[in-house]
Formats: sequence, structure tokens, C-alpha cells
Amino acid sequence: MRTIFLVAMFILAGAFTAFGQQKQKPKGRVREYYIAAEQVEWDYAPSGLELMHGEDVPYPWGLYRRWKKTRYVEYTDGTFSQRKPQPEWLGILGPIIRAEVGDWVVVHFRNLAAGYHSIHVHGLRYDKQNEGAIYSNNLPGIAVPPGGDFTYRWFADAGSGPPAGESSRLWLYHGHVNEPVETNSGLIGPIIVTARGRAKPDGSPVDVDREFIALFMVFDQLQESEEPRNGEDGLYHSLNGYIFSNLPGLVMNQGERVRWYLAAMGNERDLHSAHWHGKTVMHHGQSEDVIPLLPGQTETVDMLADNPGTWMFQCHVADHLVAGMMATYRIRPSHPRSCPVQFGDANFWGAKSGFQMEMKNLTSKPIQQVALESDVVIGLNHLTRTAEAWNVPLPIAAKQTTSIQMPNQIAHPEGILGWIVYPLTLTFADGSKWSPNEHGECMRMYWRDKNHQDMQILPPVEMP
Ligand SMILES: [Cu+2]
Repeated sequence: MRTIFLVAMFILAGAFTAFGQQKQKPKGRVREYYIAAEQVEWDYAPSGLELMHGEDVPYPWGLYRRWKKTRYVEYTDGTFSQRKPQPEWLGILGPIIRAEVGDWVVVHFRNLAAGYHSIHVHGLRYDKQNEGAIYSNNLPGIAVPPGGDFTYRWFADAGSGPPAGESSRLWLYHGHVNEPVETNSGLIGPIIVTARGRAKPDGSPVDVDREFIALFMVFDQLQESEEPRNGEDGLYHSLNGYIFSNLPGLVMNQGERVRWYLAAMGNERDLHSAHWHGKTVMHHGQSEDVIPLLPGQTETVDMLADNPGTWMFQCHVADHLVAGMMATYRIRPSHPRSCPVQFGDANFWGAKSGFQMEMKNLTSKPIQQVALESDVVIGLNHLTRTAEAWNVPLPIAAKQTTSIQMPNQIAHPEGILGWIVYPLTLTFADGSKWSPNEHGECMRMYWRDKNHQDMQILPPVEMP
């Protein structure tokens, strides 16, 4: 009797397992993050330039570019000693939190800033313990004191996922002790949720090649000031915390399927319309090139990057555009040419008399003639073409590195912030020529400040 019972148990267990394997989808995983709130020094325009046209950052925004902000910063583990790098285009945003529907998200939060802070999440499912917002209860996660820790646990349920047929969508997380002050300070970040079964192991959607996130937000640096505002003072119309095309890294390759996640946050002035030049995007099955955004709203659109070039990405609200809510994105041609020459070490700031720069012929043919252009970014933020020519010892043998000179040193080289050098034409010994397909192809930028933000595109040259 007992044996029969056990056998029956085994059959039942076997049937249950077989049923489970066939019908039950794989169990969700737990994705863990270590995120601190930290005060940082933020520069809204690190190049020092209005990069769309190569001008000074206009008044009043150019006067005060750097402010103390508070950001969410990701660390590799619970020691909070090693920062995890994030893509440069994320700018002021906190790290990307990812979940596939069915996953748990566990965020170990440490408050390394001076005030009380929390993380309140949109879109995921949570209980009161994990809501991270001050009102009506007194649980520890609502406001983490300076130096304090809290672990938030959220679940990506069916309602957290994208609309049927789509593979991912964006949500936001932000501080909610004093929400208007915290989001304005920079305590805001993205969550990407993928549909069940449509995520790569890292949580990103299987059907796209590249993702970008853009937060349209007017940061108000005078939010807590009691003085009446003078014009646009203190209002930074930013994309991910950068104004006037200073947002770096929106670079993709021709042919890629690119997903853009858009969001807005802020006040009644934060009514934005995201607009791309050069390409349309698909929004829930419909083609658009303007996507409206209200504070707290998120949108997800897809772009097929099939139109190579450098294109404007902006807010279409006129006042916002004038105030710098713009960036550029770049679609690299699918078969970029290799450069014929490469620029190496230069002595632009250490020179006693004349400038020297190394130039290497990367080709297998001798170079017979060289025309170079060099521009300087000078003290008052003007990009200026240098009138002096480079002396290039010719010919330059195949694979040879040679030292080229500009004998007449420009006055006050210490006032030069950067040099930009690129080839205009090269003539080879066999008579063939090379010239750039686009202005600045094969350029090298030298910055006096080694930590200067890289520029993805060549700004237009302005004669002072
Ligand atoms: Cu706008």
C-alpha cells in the first residue's frame, strides 16, 4: 500500500515537472544595483562653446556654466568604492536600471550626499516599504539620512512591460523626499523594461542594435532663490544636463536599428517636443519626427539609421531651442574610409619657438604634397583658422612618421584652449589624390586641458 502511494507520488511529481518544463516560462532573475546619491560639480557646457554654430555660449548661460548638483552614481559593489562607468551620453542621468518582465530589481542605495534622499520608481511594482516617497507613513525607505543605506526591492510585472508587440520601454526613477528640489538637483535616472523573452542577458532588447536615452529638462539653478528672476537667469534648457549641443556620444552606424527613449521632467515650462533632423522615427507603428513630452512622461521610438551624416536633435519649442535645448547625433557611414595620415605628439603648449607635430603616413604609397588645416580654440571661445602654414618635409615615405613645423609661433599660446588639425588634400607619388568626404574627416583635436570633453563633430570656424 505504502509502495503504491510512493509510486503514485513519483508519477505525480514527474508529471508536474514535465508540465512545468513545457508550460512554465523561465523564472525571472534578480538584478542588483549599487547606487549612491552624491554631490558633484556639473558643467552644462564643458566644451565652453555653443557647439551647434561654434560660438560663445550666449548670455546669460555662458556666465555661469558650473553648478553643484546631486546625482545618482553607480558603484560595482556594496563597498561603494569603485564607480561603474556609464555611457557619456547619459550625462547627468543616473545609471540605467534594467529589468525583463518577471524580474526583481534590488537597489542597494547609499546616501553620500548632505540631505535626506530616496529612490522612488515609476512603472515597477512595489509595496509601501519600497515606495521611496515621503507621505502618510514612516517607513525607513521614504527618506534615507546622510550616510544611511536602504535596499529597495521592485518587481517588473506585466504592467511594467512595453505595449503588446513592442520589446522595451522607458520609466524613470527619482528622489521623492522633496521631489521638485531633488529632480531639479539631478537625482533622476532611467529604467528600461523589456518584454518577457525579448531581453539579452544584460536586459537590453534583442531586436535593437543601439539605445539612447534623452531627458528634456529645464534645470532651474535659482529654484530656491527668493529674488525675482532676471530673464532666463538660472534656467538651463538641457538634454541630459547639457546645453547648446554639448551632449556627447550620440553616435551610431549606418544600418543600425536604434531605439530612442525620451523623457521630460520639471515644471510647467517643461513642455517639450523632441525633434530629429535627418530621420523619421517609428512611434507605436506610426512615422513621426516630433514627439511631444510632458513632465514625468516617457516615450519610446525606433530609428533606422540609414541616412549618414551629422544631424540636429532638438526641442521644437522655440524658446527652448533659443535657450540651448539642442544636440547633434551622428550616423557614421557603414564603410568609413581608413585615414591616410595620423597626427601624433605635438608641443602646442610647451613650445619655446614654433610648433611641432608628428604626422604619420599610414598608406603604402609615398606622399608628395600635403595641405593641412589647423584651427585653434582661443581664450574667448572663438574657433579661428591659423594663417600660418605647416612646413612638411616631402616626400613622406610609406609608413613613415615625420615631424612637421609651424615656425612662427602664435602670440600667447597659453590662451589657446585647443588645436584641431586635419588634412585638406594629399597627393601621392603615383599622382593619385585624397581629399575629405566631409569637413574635418581624419581630424585630431588637442586640448590644453587633458580632461576636456571630446568633441564628436567639428564646430564651424568663426573669424573673430
Ligand atoms: Cu523644450
